[in-house]
Amino acid sequence: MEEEEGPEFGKPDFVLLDQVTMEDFMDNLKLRFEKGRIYTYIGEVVVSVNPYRKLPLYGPEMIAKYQGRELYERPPHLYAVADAAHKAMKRRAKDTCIVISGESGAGKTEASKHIMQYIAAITNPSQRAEVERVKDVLLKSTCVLEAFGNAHTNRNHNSSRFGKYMDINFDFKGDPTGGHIHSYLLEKSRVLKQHSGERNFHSFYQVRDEADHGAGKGSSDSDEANYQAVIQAMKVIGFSSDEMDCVHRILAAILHLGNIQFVETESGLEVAEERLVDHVARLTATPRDLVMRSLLSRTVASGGRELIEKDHSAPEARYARDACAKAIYERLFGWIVGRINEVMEARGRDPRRDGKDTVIGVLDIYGFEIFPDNSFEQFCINYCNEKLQQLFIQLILKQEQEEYQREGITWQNIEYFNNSAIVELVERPHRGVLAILDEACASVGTVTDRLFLQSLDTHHRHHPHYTSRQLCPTDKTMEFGRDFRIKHYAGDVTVCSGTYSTDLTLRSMWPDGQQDITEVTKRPLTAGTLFKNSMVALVENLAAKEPYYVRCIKPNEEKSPGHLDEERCRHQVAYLGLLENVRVRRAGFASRQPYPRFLLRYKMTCEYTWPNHLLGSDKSAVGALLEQHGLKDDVAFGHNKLFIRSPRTLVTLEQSRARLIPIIVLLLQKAWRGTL
Ligand code: AOV
Ligand code: MG
Repeated sequence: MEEEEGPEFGKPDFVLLDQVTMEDFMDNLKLRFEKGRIYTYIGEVVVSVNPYRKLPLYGPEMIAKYQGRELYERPPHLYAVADAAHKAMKRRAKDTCIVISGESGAGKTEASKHIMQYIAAITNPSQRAEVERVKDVLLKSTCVLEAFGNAHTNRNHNSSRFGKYMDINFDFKGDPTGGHIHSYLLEKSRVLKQHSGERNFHSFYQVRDEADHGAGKGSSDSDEANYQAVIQAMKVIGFSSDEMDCVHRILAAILHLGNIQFVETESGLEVAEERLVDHVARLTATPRDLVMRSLLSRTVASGGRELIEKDHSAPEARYARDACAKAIYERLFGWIVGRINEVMEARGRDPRRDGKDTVIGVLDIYGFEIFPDNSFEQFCINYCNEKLQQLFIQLILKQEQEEYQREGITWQNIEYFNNSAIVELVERPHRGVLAILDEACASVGTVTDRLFLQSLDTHHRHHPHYTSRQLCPTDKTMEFGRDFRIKHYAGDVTVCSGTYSTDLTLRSMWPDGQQDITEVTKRPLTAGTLFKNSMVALVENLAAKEPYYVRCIKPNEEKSPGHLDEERCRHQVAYLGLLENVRVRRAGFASRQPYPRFLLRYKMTCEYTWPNHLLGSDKSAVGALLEQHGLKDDVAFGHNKLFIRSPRTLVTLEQSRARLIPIIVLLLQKAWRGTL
């Protein structure tokens, strides 16, 4: 490690702690944090603590320090992990992914941006125009998606209200040639209502301020500056001015739509201020009549194939209005993501690789969150975090130990908290919360929240991670017949089922897409099931790649710079399973490689193995090589793979290889010229 990482900064890797206790872990975390060292490793996992202040850790000079270096050569940094993922992809043509997790406000989105900036900075040295274009779009897309998908919440002033997984495609040179963004369940209810102290999506304030600005009212808010940045970014991506104009009209239409009120008169239901309907009709280029009709009535299938128009009651009309506003915003967001994807679609793939590029995936989702009242959306967000925690457990704690056993390495098992019971509670077929919700959706109108809750109570009465007021009558923090509570790995969350029924009604009133009558009468997939399916697919996708992890910690609730609330941090260290991570890592091995692959890379460093060995098996050849380097004590020999305990060993081998390469190249050149 460089002098930049002296002992006064604590241990750069938690694996180096004298003892693995919570106290030791916290002491090290705190010491480093106080010295501005917000990143610390656990092996290849980066633990990051949000500093809530600008630190001189980023930018071109820093990037240059990390480029092409091995993970342990420099102080821990996101750049090092981004470089490792890029190297793995380039050297071994492995698809990799960087999974960033942590609760709301812990610094995931900021981390993902630093990673993207690093990747953009180190690629395309020859400045190929097409690659430059792709990089521009990759970087600018973040700004646009944040404007439309982020909002000020009580936990984070720039909170992601959608999940984002971005694939970056690379050609054989390791340069980005395209990308694809998957977005997950936008928290669209925010369009209509926000908790006190929270705001709508940034985009709404940006157009409003722009309108004020145009009207000479002058707006001083930072939204104004951001608005200019968003417009600029949209231009770079390739949105036409017509398209941008349309986006702004839609935003304005949603604002007007949200203001429409209904009055019941003798002749039926009417809109209070017809002027607002005019605005909506004009802004969305829809006939006024049609807007009016869709606000006041709905089309239903009656009996066979006949369609009839049925008038709304006032509450139904309000639901319909809200559903419409939310649906339009969701479609708008989806369309923006789709447009960015079109522009980033990998072009000019390398034919030598059968059109198959290598990929680095970057996952930045909405973090675990608890609000005073939690709706269906919080339920989904927290389930998503639960799935990712499960993946972490699978890949880092479980598979690791299983592999040692499989390879016949002596191993003392390490206990960890397995959250699969919670995941099961949510997603299990037939009796999981989502399945029961599906049932309730299928019989909308007859099943009330109370019945939905009763069904949950019946199925999960004894589940250690489930409770409700009915099951725990003394707990006044829940309401009878309305709330249930899930004990998540990161904390208890009380979910208000009242928010579900709204969604059920909405769904039945506004079936998705261009459905014809037969499709209307069939059951549409519920939002919950769609989300579950997308999570299962996401986890499968990540599990198929070589994963790198960034585990973000939120130091305090007040967003205050430099302050570390020990209690809050201890809680996060515990639920993220970081101590177990250190234990597995410490008892285990930093790296493992099949014998043939190891030899292929390092055989030149040993006289017994270069150019070919005569030692019977690859395993014994690897033994001879390590013996010669004096590194044998640091490894264990599995049945098929070599296990290397400390990363130093790999660094030593890499250095020795790097020293030899120029000599070998020279010898080969001489041989070729016949001068040898
Ligand atoms: P999140 O993505 O984890 O929350 P963010 O990445 O948005 O959290 O971080 C929240 C805020 O913390 C940022 O807006 C910055 O002000 C500050 N911050 C985070 N990381 C850094 C850093 N490395 N240096 C300086 N300031 C930082 V959520 O999206 O809510 O789950 O859904
Ligand atoms: Mg975020």
